[in-house]
Amino acid sequence: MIPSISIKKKANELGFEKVGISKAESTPKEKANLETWLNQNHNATMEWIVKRKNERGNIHTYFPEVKSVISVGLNYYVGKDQSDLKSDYKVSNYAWGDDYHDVIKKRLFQLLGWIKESNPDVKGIVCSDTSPVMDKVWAQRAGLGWQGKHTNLITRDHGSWLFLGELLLDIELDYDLSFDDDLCGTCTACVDACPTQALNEYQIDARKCLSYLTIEHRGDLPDTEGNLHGWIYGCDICQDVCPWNEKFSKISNIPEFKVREEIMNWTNKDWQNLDEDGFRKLFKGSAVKRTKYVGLKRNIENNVSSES
Ligand code: B12
Ligand code: SF4
Ligand code: SF4
Repeated sequence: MIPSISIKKKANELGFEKVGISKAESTPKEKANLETWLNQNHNATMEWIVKRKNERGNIHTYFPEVKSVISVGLNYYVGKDQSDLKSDYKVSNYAWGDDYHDVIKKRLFQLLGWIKESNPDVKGIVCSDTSPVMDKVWAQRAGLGWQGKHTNLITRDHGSWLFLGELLLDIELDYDLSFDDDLCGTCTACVDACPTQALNEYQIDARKCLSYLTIEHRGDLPDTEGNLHGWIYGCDICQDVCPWNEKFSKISNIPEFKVREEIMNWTNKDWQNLDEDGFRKLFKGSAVKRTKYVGLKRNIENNVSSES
């Protein structure tokens, strides 16, 4: 058996600040929470969550042979915030550099390749965000941190500005203890700061969340949720106000997360004049392409109309 300690050392060398390993056991409580959340229509129009809910709720439905889940966290904090952007339009810090899916998966494939050097028969699957796997649930089980009242996973030593991913393996390993403390205590800063009341302690109604509305929602914005509060891609408010981020964020050393100059320096006019060709060039290899040009344009125009 390959020692877990060696896997963790390799993962750290690849740039993952956080790494933990859990046994691929069933997750009945989280499966039930997911069902409740979907029954309340809190997924808004994200039908892709419903379609693969059985896999999300039960990792063995997704990968029947899975025995171990290596969970990783990749820090993307660059030491700046929205006040450093020249324009009034706000772009979430998670999308300031290269698309994190590519950045994290490249490193997880390197980790899998390294494990295969000594275990050529091992079967592994690399996941981050897009796979039908609940990233935060597995990170908590592997001891990385807890799900705060804003629902994101928070770590004691880096806060929550971390992307999450997993390497699923069909071999047994040594396991970490799950993170069973809830260190939010009596704080409710995120719930209070959310401009659209999308948060109800530990639960989110995506229909109200600006991150959903600016990134995932297609077509016109619902009349009731038409005010984007300056955001044109994602929203950072609930994490910006979190004391764990104020105290423990550390600057990332991942080169791909370096901020694209235009995002910092563009003026309102530059954003308003963005055309499809410019969008394609600026956001090549960026997570922002998920909104497509029409989505970003819609968000900019929504904020222009609420400015006047
Ligand atoms: C769907 C989705 C969204 C949706 C819904 C968000 C959500 N919280 O589910 C939308 C579009 C709104 C969204 C927004 C964002 N997202 Co998102 N998203 C996802 C995705 C694909 C699935 C999450 C999921 O399973 N949701 C289903 C619901 C049921 O899960 P949940 O909210 O975690 O629910 C749990 C709690 O509600 C809890 N629960 C329910 N009732 C109760 C009651 C009590 C008392 C308690 C204690 C708990 C509890 O149980 C549920 C199951 O464990 C994951 C990637 C992945 N594959 O996991 C990324 C992911 C969660 N997103 C991520 C990010 C970065 C964001 C944004 C910060 C982006 C941005 N800046 O705009 C925002 C944050 C908004 C927020 N406050 O959550 C990261 C989070 C990293 C981290 N450190 O946690 C992830 C993990 C992607 C990644 N691989 O890094 N996202
Ligand atoms: S991302 Fe913004 S809108 Fe969504 S829950 Fe957090 S503060 Fe509210
Ligand atoms: S702001 Fe407060 S309540 Fe919200 S996640 Fe952070 S510590 Fe928890």
